[in-house]
Amino acid sequence: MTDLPPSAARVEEAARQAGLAIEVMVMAQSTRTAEEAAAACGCAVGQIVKSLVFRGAATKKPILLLVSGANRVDERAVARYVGEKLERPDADYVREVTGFVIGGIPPLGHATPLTTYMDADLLNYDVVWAAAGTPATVFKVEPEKLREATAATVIAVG
Ligand code: 5CA
Repeated sequence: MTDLPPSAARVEEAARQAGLAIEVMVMAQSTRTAEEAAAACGCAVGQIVKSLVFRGAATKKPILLLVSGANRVDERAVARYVGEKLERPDADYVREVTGFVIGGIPPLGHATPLTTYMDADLLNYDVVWAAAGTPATVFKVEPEKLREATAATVIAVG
């Protein structure tokens, strides 16, 4: 087994604790964006899980959206599920609540618990690929297993 970057080791351990056996892959190429991750993984961009942090405009609570790399978030549509308007926080806030840097935000293993929603389109694939804590690490997972491990509510993001 290769030595993982500490951030990726944290994600692997958090997944294990959530009942999900994952194998983090350290890629030679950048996986910072969904397009780059799809190229590195040799998969469709729709199979990339974007882990996007928003903040409730009223409660100021952080919210995590797991979104297919093929989709854009309609914040007004998502607000109807969340029950309040959404804000886009800055990178420092994202780092603070997740413990990870933008481009490597994983779907689980965060510094603070994040209420999580998952794009229904991700469930159309046999496997999806998500960031594992750094902009050059990924892991492969069955979307339904990811949903279970993150306790995500499935929604339409668009
Ligand atoms: N590793 C890839 C594929 S898993 C990845 O992390 N993609 S991502 O889409 O989840 O992360 C990039 C996202 O971070 C962008 O889509 C954007 O929504 C967000 N982002 C980029 N810059 C900032 C910023 N300065 N502040 C807040 N969010 C940002």
